[in-house]
Amino acid sequence: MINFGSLEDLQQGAAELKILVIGCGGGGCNSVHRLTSIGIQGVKTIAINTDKSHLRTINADQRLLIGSQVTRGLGAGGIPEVGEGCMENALGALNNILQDADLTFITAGLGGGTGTGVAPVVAREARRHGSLVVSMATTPFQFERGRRMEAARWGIGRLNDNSDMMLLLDNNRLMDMVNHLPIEQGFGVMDQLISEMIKGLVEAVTLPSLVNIDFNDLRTIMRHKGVSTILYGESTDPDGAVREALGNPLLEIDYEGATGALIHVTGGEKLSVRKVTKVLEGMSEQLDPEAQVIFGARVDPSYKDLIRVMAVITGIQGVGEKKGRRSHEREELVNTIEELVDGRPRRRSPR
Ligand SMILES: Nc1nc2c(ncn2[C@@H]2O[C@H](COP(=O)(O)OP(=O)(O)OP(=O)(O)O)[C@@H](O)[C@H]2O)c(=O)[nH]1
Ligand SMILES: [Mg+2]
Repeated sequence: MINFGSLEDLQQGAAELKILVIGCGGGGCNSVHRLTSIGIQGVKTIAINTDKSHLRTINADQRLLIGSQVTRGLGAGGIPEVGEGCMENALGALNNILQDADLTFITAGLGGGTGTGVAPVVAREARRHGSLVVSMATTPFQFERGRRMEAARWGIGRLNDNSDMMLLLDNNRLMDMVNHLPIEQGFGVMDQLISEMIKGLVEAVTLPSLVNIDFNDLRTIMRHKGVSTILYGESTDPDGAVREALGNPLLEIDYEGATGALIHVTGGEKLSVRKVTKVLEGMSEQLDPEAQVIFGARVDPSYKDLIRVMAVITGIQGVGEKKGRRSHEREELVNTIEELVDGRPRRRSPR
């Protein structure tokens, strides 16, 4: 699955793809805002919210206020059914946006009313338009508890059913990484990361590379059933980049034995075949020996000495046990994720 096309072929192919990034609800729109700020070529960014004053602050190619009759522009009040209803009532506007889309990224913070309710509808409609759908959703913080966890559980199954690939990013994990920061900045780090992942994936598919990953590779890797995650690491040496990527899984999952991976390496002009190979070997060691691995590599002079590895890992079979005690809500959330993996309902522990 290695494609050595001519530069012209690649550029032409990429130019024909219509790629959308759609943020749903407060958290999702903030990710889109961040992505627009860091700059990304070849995608159209869209922000959808029921909250008028928040939407006004968002920088995106297109902003869509929904449900203003119902919520008077004040948000869905943490009730996913309200968010869902608002989106169902605005299908005309949504369908105009989704026309001819090839690849649609959807971002949302699960746990509120708008993002949780809207994202599954957007995913469903995007697929109806024939688009490949990658959803990136955060799960609530432990301290948010109760109703937000319940809302998140409501959304996880629906979003997964309607997406070709769903990436769950655990806000708690992020907080472990940046716990010295105030919450707003912590969110900023999460949004930055989501933006980098989308940008990384889009560029891996659209920009001419040493070893190109194309749109069909993305399609192929997404056929793997089970839970997916993205690993992401940067360093000036290959081992460091691998260590950082493997050390920072954003979900409590055990990716050993995963059946598919799309691994992309970017580096400065000194990026050698040896370095790329080292990264690929380091990453692949963690996977099932039979795993389908698709890889790509790109030189970007602005990286100078930096090597960045980004891996989409699919077909993950188990949700790893986290050390220490988990709250009841987190237990429920992990159960939901496990159910998604093997399709069998879990027994709920009594409260
Ligand atoms: N990454 C990120 N996550 C956020 C941000 N704000 C909130 N979240 C997370 O997203 C979840 C949902 O919050 P919001 O996105 O504000 O909710 P909403 O979708 O706007 O829903 P309503 O306000 O009820 O209409 C929260 O429980 C947080 O875990 C943000 O700025 N960035
Ligand atoms: Mg909101």
